[in-house]
Amino acid sequence: MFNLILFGPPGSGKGTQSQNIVNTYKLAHISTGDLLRDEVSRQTALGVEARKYMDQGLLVPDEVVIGMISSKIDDMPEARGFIFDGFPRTKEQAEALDKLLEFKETSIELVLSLEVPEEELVKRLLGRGQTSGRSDDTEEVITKRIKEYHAKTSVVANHYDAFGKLVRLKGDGDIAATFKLITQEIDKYLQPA
Ligand code: B4P
Repeated sequence: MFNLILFGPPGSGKGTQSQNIVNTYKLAHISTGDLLRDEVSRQTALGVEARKYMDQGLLVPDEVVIGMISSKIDDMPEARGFIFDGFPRTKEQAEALDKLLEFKETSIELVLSLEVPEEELVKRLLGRGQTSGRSDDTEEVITKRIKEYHAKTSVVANHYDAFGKLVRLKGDGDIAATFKLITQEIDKYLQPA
């Protein structure tokens, strides 16, 4: 089993590149952003709670997100491996994921960090906001999301760097150029399916 984390700030291309990775390597995709937006649109109790945080550009509490991930992994016992997109976003989430995977006798193999300058992140997210209808793609909320990333999420890179699992990639090229850099790293572990 090959498990990968796609890491980076809001708008760095995690969701975009996850789709390319899924198509090429047939890994099971777990995006906490997509899972949370699905709960919000179905107006579940979890979704109503999560929305309060997402609309303000804040991270949803760890216990909510960790519970969601655990049941999602259990739903896909036959997976060739997982790509975690937008998770973990705090040190506590990283430690919980390590434990969950250890329990399943597997682990994270590789963490790819997409490095993109802040002005490019804002430009991309504002661009998406014009068509996405996402309440968190406004200028004010984007600024808060980036601040939240620096305050709580960027430390997750150090957690995996300490185990020699982190690879930083230039993420400000176009989608195809970035995907090429990604495949060069994944190919060291796994061939396209
Ligand atoms: P997410 O849904 O995870 O995603 P994201 O931060 O918006 O960005 P992503 O990096 O996936 O960008 P994308 O590819 O779409 O998070 C949303 C919210 O959910 C968070 O703020 C938080 O509240 C909550 N949440 C999620 N996970 C959580 C967790 N684990 N714990 C707590 N809370 C959590 O790209 C953005 C745009 O750029 C797109 O329009 C795309 O087309 C464009 N783009 C991508 N790559 C490009 C490239 N190379 N060149 C030009 N444009 C590009």
